[in-house]
Amino acid sequence: MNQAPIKLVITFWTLFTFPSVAQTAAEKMSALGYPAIPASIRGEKSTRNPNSIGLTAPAHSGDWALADIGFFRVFNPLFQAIDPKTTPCSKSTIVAVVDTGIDYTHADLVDALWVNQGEVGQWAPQAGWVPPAGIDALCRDRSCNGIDDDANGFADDVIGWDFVHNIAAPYDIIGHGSHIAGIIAATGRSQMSGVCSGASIMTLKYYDPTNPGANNLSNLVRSIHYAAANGADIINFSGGGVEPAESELKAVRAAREMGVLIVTAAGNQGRSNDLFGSYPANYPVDNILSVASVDSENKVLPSSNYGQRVHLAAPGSEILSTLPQGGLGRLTGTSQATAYVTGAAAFLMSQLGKHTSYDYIKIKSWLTRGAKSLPSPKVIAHGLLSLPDSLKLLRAEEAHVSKN
Ligand SMILES: [Ca+2]
Ligand SMILES: [Ca+2]
Repeated sequence: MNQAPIKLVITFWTLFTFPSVAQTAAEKMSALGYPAIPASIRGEKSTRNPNSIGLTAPAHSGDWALADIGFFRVFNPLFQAIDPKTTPCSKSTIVAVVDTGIDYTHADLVDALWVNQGEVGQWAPQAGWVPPAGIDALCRDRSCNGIDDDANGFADDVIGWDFVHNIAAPYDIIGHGSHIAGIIAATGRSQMSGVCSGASIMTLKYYDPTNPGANNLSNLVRSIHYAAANGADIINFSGGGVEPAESELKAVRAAREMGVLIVTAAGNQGRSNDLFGSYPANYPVDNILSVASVDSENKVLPSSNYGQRVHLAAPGSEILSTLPQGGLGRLTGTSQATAYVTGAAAFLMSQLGKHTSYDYIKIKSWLTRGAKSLPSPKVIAHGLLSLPDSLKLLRAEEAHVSKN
């Protein structure tokens, strides 16, 4: 697929002022060269059953990072749980990836996509219905009728939203968001599995460097509000800035009101977050969990921010994950480390038993209390992410609650 020329993107930016976004969405998508959202995810619920996701050993199951977080003390090398109490990650665990979009056609990601059930299923147009410009007149599914069927303010938002172009196809041409999504929940169908294969990824695109006219902060804020309003349990935001913003803090607080945990990058300036600004990582709000990156020897990377305000460290050096156009490759940074913590948070949420319900404070507490101390001289508040130790804390609480 060819990347859309910048000139074209800017041209289409002007379409934002048209009265109806739905009328131009399909045309915009086609002009941008984005692939269609695969028909298999629309209205065919039988293929989206969690049991259909096989945790088969992918070709790249031995990457250092999964071993480093203790993944292979919970799962064997064939990705089967060692303890029979451990269940595969649940489709009902919804993780919003607020990023550059996702390659939603990637074999290892297509089955990991959250599907907005209010925008799929059979749809029969009433007599006299005239399809808006750019809408398929033969469409017989809610996902392609140009109508906001679930009345959430977005027409045909089947898998999420592209806030940069205001369309329902949040495709990733950069690779950042696809890489993050793979670390969290790649399904292993083709090449790799994530920490929480089986969880649902809600795709929210707030950033596209080929569209320099976009307001990234505003699109980020809209993405956080969308995630909170549409059922996300956890938000992964592998980004940030050095200045705080009132609108962003308000969105973080709104997500908190909905019980949503926001896992976010400490930043890649190589400095202490106790002394310098990094937002949203540094907001003193309890649903923020900020993450530094370490290498395969568990040393904090020179580029990673650190300090007492950074909650956890996780692998973030030369990390293997999914890339657009069916690709796979290595990237480095606190962005990748953030995704490991998000994957672990989603995994813990999926393990909650009948005596414990989802509570972002508890998930955060198990992750931070279960962390291991770090050899690095750079301070991280709680240390290194450990999946088995955090799971142990969850099980202990589950056993305690069931006795009382
Ligand atoms: Ca909608
Ligand atoms: Ca619709």
